[in-house]
Amino acid sequence: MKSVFTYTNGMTPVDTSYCPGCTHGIAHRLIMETLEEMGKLGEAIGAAPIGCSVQAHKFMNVDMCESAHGRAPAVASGIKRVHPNKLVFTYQGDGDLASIGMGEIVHAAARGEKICTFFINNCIYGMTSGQMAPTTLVGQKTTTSQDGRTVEQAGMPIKMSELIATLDCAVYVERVALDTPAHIRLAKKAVRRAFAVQEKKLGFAFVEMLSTCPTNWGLTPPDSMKWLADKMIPFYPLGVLKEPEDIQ
Ligand SMILES: Cc1ncc(C[n+]2csc(CCOP(=O)(O)OP(=O)(O)O)c2C)c(N)n1
Ligand code: SF4
Repeated sequence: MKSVFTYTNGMTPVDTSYCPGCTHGIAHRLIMETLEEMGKLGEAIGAAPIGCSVQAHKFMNVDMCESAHGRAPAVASGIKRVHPNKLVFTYQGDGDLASIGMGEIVHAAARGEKICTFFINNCIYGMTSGQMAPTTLVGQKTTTSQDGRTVEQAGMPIKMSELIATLDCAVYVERVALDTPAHIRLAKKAVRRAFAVQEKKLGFAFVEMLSTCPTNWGLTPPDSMKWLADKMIPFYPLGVLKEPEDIQ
């Protein structure tokens, strides 16, 4: 019989800890499938974050190191410098990367560390029950902005891909979304390109994935996908911001 679905060897066969409709699982699978297709599962080392994906090391069937909140880029930098031939990546939420970890990610990108960062932007702090993140949209209700984020009180959301793209040694920057099959296919191509940049030792690679948090957005899984498309994508436009000629 022809099998129509198989688990990637890159994912361990354990139950997920993510909520129904959360796209962390899709992001995990895209990264692991890509590494498997590249034949690099045994050559990859990930730096996991603090946040709902704190247990990424339980699901991703590669060597992984837990990091303190926001510090995955520093951990990954050290690992890559000791193991220059391994494929090293960080996996970070928007609270982890754009709030407490802002300094770490900016300096890792500025140094041109030969690592890949997968940035899971769901516009909210998921694990800690839905506080406002630096990426929370104007008007978005969170537990710390119960009438909706205002510019007067919190300023504008930070567009991390645009910020990272200003740094010369960040050579590949792309924003993708995990809401539709078509977008998910594009997201996988972005993961592949990010690892290609690292294999060619071209510099720092950054892939932002627009992601859902149905639980803290207070929406059903299908409505979350729609909210991502209707609210997030207009503010965080998809596409390549920067790409070296070698991998086009
Ligand atoms: C030093 C430190 N400060 C604060 C926290 C509390 N904390 C845990 S996860 C988190 C935010 C996670 O949000 P995000 O990175 O967006 O990931 P998500 O849970 O949405 O996937 C915070 C503030 C912590 N664990 N450590
Ligand atoms: S709280 Fe949000 S980010 Fe965390 S697992 Fe649930 S849906 Fe995903």
